[in-house]
Amino acid sequence: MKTSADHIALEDKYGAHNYHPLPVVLSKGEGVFVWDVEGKKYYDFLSSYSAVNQGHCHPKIVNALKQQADVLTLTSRAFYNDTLGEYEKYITDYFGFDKVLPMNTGAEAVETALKLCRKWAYQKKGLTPDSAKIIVCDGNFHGRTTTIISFSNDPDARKEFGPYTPGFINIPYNDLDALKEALKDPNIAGFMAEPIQGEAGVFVPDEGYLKGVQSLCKEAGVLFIADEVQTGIARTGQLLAVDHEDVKPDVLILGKAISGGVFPVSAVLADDEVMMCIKPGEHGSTFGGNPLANKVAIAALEVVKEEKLAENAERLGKILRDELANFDNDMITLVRGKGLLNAIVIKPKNGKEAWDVCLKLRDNGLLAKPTHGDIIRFAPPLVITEEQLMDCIAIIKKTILSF
Ligand code: IF1
Repeated sequence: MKTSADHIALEDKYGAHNYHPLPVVLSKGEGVFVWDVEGKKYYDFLSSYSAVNQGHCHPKIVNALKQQADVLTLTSRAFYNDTLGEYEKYITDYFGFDKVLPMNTGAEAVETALKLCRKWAYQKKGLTPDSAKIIVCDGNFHGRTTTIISFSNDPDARKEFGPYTPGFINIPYNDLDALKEALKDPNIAGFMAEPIQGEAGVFVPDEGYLKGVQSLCKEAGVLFIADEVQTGIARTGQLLAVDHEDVKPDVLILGKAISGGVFPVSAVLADDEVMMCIKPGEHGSTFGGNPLANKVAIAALEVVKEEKLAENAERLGKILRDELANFDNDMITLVRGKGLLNAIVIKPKNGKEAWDVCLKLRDNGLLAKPTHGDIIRFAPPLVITEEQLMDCIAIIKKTILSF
């Protein structure tokens, strides 16, 4: 049997080196737990970047995949299939929009939203060809395509990948004055933002920011595009992060947990006024709206409601932040987040940094990943129980105190 070291060596030799994973090789998952190839059990505190909100290998979702896999997997959109309409009705009812456009990955859904916004601007606002601009925020993360990295400020994500797609304006996040100023440009078609910035280190904007964004966009006659790929599907303690402020974006982008991490499924939702701007042949994807994805997504979204995952995230998130905020130590300098999307900021001690903390957490049975050198994301599957969470908090405290 191959050891962890063998698997790591294989990836190292044959895979592109576009990642720097924590050294742990996983071979099994169930609920909040994952196991490595040596059989050691861990709490998963990353949840595949919030894709497995429903827990690993949720039986209902896996069963939906298995059932459909025996019957029909892919038809392409050249023909109708008997699962797509059912899914489209289900998801539009679920989130309260007229229409959905199904894609596969988060980045594809973001691209779809950007194209849709531009189409809408030319058709409904009458902008002159190729003049549309979309406002985005500093510190954003929306995916890895050439267009999306064109408006990233992360040098690793963008350098030497130019030339870049024009038509984007960056403003500071959580700054309504900056948005108001940028919206004075008559060629603005829309504003796209994450309701909580994920890659930036779980940066939660001030209360009232999203409400302000909504009204400024409405006033200026531009679309507010919410990227809820990471914050959506109950992660932050509401079904959507915009729900905390009772805001309805004009365009909603979803991915990750829409399938419970079982299959790549993403979606763009909008009302007819916007979505009907795209006509046959103007956008699509071979796999978007495939029968496996449709069945899996319905099951995954049902689980969110049936198991009250938003409520659980809201309640347990508070406990997690309270416990860590009241924990007397000199390494955790900040705890922030909403629901079960949280991060701590680590002050290095004796030369030991966030990476070393994550290695020690791993040894103590909890998996988390550092970002930007000093931030550790704490985002367990939303099916975690209070008892399990308290166990995790004990592991975190014990680990920090060991430095
Ligand atoms: C990687 C971060 C998380 C996203 C938002 C779109 C996408 C993502 C708000 C694109 C993807 C990922 C991808 C993952 C790391 C990651 C991430 F650290 F970069 F910020 F989740 F926290 N919009 N987020 O967060 O979705 O095309 O990947 O399906 O390894 O790049 P995708």
